[in-house]
Amino acid sequence: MKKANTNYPNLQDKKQEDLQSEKSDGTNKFLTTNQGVKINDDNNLLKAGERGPSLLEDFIFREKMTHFDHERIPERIVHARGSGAHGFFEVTNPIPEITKAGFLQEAGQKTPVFARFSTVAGSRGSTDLARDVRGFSVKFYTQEGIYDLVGNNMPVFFIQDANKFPDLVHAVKPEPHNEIPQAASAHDTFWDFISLMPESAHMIMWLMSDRAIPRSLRMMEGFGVHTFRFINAENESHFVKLHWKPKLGTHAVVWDEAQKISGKNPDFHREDLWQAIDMGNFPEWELGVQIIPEADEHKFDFDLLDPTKLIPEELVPVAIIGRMVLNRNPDNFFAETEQIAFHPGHVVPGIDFTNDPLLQGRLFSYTDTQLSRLGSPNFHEIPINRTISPTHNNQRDGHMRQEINTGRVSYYPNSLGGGCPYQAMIAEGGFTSFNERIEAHKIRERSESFSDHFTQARMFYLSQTPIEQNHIAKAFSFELGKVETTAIRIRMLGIIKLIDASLAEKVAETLGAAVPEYPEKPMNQGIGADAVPGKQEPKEILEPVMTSDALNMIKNPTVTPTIASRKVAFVCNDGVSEKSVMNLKNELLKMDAKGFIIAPHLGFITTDTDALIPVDFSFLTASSVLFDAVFIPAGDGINNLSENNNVIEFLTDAYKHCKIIGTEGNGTELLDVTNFGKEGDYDGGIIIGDVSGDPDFAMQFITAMSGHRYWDREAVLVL
Ligand code: HDE
Repeated sequence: MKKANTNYPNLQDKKQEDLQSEKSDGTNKFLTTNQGVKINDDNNLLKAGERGPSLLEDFIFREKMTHFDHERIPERIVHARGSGAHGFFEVTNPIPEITKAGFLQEAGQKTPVFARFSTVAGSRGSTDLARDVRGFSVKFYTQEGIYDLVGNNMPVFFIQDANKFPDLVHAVKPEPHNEIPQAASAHDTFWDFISLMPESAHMIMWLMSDRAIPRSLRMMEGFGVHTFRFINAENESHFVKLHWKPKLGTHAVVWDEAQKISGKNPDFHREDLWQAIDMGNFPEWELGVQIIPEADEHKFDFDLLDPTKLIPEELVPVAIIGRMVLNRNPDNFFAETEQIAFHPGHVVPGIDFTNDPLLQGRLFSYTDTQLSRLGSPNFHEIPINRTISPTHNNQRDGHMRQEINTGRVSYYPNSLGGGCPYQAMIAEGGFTSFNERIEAHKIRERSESFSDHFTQARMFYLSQTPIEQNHIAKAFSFELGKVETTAIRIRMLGIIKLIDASLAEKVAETLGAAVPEYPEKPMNQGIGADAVPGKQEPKEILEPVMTSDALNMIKNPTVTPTIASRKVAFVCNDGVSEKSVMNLKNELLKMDAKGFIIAPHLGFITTDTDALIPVDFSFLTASSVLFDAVFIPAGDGINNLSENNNVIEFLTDAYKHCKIIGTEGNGTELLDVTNFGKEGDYDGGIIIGDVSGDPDFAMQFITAMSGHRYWDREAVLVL
């Protein structure tokens, strides 16, 4: 197979160089108006006399206030709350035989990127920890133009057809009469809609799972969701599903913790991303592809065009082709994270669409929404959206046009401009759409091949460990428990029953309701590929996958366990053992994790050796939900903490959220007050060391932490 004919410049710094010319810094500069006039007094209006009325001619005030009055733009209609960062994408295993995309041709090639992560339902100022899907958008500034991979942290979607999207969003957003609740799906209109849309069954299982409450934006997978096409230099097409796999593994918090974090620090994810990059712990993901030859299109027991289905990795493995590293925080949130405009229709030669009816609708929506959000068809000129490849065309004018197009020609074809700018042939990098043959009737109908809504919903549920299944049951119980209309709850129980009867029973019990008898048989048609009209006869249909470990967060640690960038709370008081604190702190640092001193007061604590250790947070300003693990050092003052209710709550939450708790020496006395073990019989998530220098303690603590949580504890917790 021929290699695509491109050259591969090193683009890694190209976008930063491009942005540099737009940056402005007032250090050591005069204050000026927007017209460049130096300002002499920025504190007072221009008035007729010291106590007199203000004067209309005060252009300095008028300019300042007018700009302020207009400094908000509409927030995104969905995905309003987001956080972003700059970085690069590096090819590790090129696939030129599958795609001719210039930025994917050679190992080591680097392309600048900007990634934005978001929640979906909440407003711009809402909590990071809502139970919600997370957006996972990446803008690649390639040499052939912008490529946007606008994905989510879940591989499937609620609906199959774009026409239902406004309904879905209206249902999940705060209810229109009273704008309640904010950033939450636990309300009547959402579940009303879902209970009437069985195609959402699979996505609902993901939304009720721990995937919807990530520990960190750095610890989520990303998915392109739709099946796309990769096109090679010979114009051959392969279907492709895109996956981002986080280097740190995929981890979640628990729901009780998520709700508490929302109160203690609603910017938890945003801050975590910012701090990690600031401290040099650059988040990293591998980009993987599932490649399906055209000939295999109908080999599956579902339709590749149906966005409520995933391709189990057992059927088509994920091949890693590159990695993304985020290594630079934005300079200005509004200019970069807020003004960035993604669009699944921003593709480059070598990448193309399929007929997925959800994707097709998205191709219309994203430009359209930018017109009202960013206010002009010139939004591509905003620095963060600007391509690093040259642009020349005959589009002109419009609000806020930046480019100064010279010459008299703004049409094509032309002779006055020498026929320029001219069209590119395919060999010159001109984009052509894949020449898919289509022979069809115009029809407004759902394909039969989209009608199995339950097989994969059940596969997802059966792929979870009992702990995760229990979390799903509890999430349903919480969400439906907040629904006020009984008929909606019952209708949902009917849907859950079609996924798994025992799950429906569990949820029904907490709702004090009975699982309805109807519908009598699952709506699962188990359709084969022969339901697809006009397709070729398949040779075989691959055996459906019943369970898939790749769908499971606990059982499927695809990465080497690590505690890099994790935070440990040191529960301290004056009189604490310096040795106990410093030993573990130093060992954590070696593993790129960090210990934080929490004490009854800010300032410094005095250790048993009269050393002063700076306090990071007091028990008033910190809470264990903001940390990954807790350590209680030995020392005199520790026992006094047993009378501090904030300390007891701190430890109780850590225990309840299955966090690793370590202690040394007399620290166990504090544990006993909190009643975590009967007569010292602690569970495996409580690590006890000996302050006199037990060499294994730190390693035991670190190893336990690298498992994220001690989930077995949940079996004994009555919640
Ligand atoms: Fe979006 N979506 N979406 N979406 N979407 C938007 O575009 C839309 C869908 C996704 O960080 C909007 O600029 C329709 C699937 C992300 O700026 C809007 C349909 C997936 C983001 C829009 C979908 C996504 C958006 C709102 C169904 C995962 C945030 C603001 C036909 C594959 C991008 C904006 C960012 C944003 C429309 C479904 C992901 C209104 C019509 C499926 C990550 O254009």
